[in-house]
Amino acid sequence: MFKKILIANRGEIALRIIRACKELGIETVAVYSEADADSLHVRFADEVVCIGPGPSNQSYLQVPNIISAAEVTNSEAIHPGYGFLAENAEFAEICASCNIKFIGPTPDMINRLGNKSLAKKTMRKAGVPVIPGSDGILKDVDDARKTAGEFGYPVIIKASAGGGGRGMRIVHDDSGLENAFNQARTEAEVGFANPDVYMEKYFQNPRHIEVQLLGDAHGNVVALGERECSIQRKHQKLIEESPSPAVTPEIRKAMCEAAIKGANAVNYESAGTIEFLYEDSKFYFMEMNTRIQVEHPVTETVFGMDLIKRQIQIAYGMKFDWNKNYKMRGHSIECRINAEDPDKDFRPSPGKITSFHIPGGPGVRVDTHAYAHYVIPPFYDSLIAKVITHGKNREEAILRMNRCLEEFVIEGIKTTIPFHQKVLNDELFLSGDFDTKYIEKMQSKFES
Ligand code: MV4
Repeated sequence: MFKKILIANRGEIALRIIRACKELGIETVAVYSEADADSLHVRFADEVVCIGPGPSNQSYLQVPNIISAAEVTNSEAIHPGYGFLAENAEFAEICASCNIKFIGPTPDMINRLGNKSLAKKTMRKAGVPVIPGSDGILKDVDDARKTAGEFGYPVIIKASAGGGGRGMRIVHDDSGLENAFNQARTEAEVGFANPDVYMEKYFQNPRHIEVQLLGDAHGNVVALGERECSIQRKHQKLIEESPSPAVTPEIRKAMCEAAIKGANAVNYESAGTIEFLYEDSKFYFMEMNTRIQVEHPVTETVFGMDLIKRQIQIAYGMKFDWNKNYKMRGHSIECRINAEDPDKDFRPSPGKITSFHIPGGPGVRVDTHAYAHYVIPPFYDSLIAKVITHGKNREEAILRMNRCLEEFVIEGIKTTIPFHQKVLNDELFLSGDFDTKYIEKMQSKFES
């Protein structure tokens, strides 16, 4: 096994990776910014290296600083976590050229799946159902008009180098097409240094459901069920659960088979996720993420499997028992606790946590880097804790989550806890019959 791994991340995920390493007997190196000196990932790592000032572009995104930190500490591998450099093919390439194992897929796989239009082509060829739309990128306005005519309005124009909801334009009729096409291209060029856009039929009320995958270096792939991720606000997920209340055993089997087909088509290695849009009992490939995701504990708790450990073992070249009948047990829900004020349009609320008490008890997991008197820096995303509850069924997981949110004490800053409490007692959420428009609908309901 690796002797030493550097964790190129911060916050709860850095701590999560350190924990997995400890249990595997691997030494850990934390890198941190000047703003994170008092964070728990720095406290619990075996070695630490400061890589620059608070702003991410001067620290967690500074490739030379991170590579130097790995070299001076003799780290054999780098775990990128999520965000920052996790899906940066160039970084993965530089790691390889420095003889450092990047814990994730190859640079080539990151590139090919990061190009969303190319990824769709690849999946379509592999026989995975994909969202109906243009076959590749749109050449010009005429091509866009022709494609929209073929599929019928509304359509959505997406940036090929985008993803996760960035760089999208919904078009309702022909009169809006030219502007939308040009704006989407300009935005894509400015935002992602690549003007390529593609078109899809726009689904009005889809669910966002994703399948967790693990592929080893020996060509074996497993699909670890689905996660329901429809509860999002401005493309930020707030609550995730597994299994999805919408997915029957038949649909799960079809979804997992499709996901495995897709992963095999690219010889996928490491942990990855295939995102599907789901409407009227049908699912369509949307994009594939080549990282471990924030919501991975939902899958871990229903499968009783440590995905980070598996990811590390796979990176080392170990085979896993893909033939084993991995089974889902019970139901898990995750609430993301953000340092944000839900009464002020979810405005970030950094600052000092004056009082902190974490919930516990049966079926409860809390992943957090925060503690009493911790100061949340203003530079990063606002996730401060993930509460994951597991129960024998959805009802028990929700009851448990309600208890946890009541037990959770975070004083000194505003958090999304009260918002989660509203959702968890809302009829529509409880019914399980919601979609990606849920938060919008729910907010207008509570404001009126
Ligand atoms: C879509 C869609 C409907 N039809 N694609 C893509 C990234 C994900 N975070 C949201 N995405 C969507 N892609 C097609 N073909 C609906 C969404 C979507 C969405 C779009 C615009 C505004 C808010 C949204 C909320 C959830 C999902």
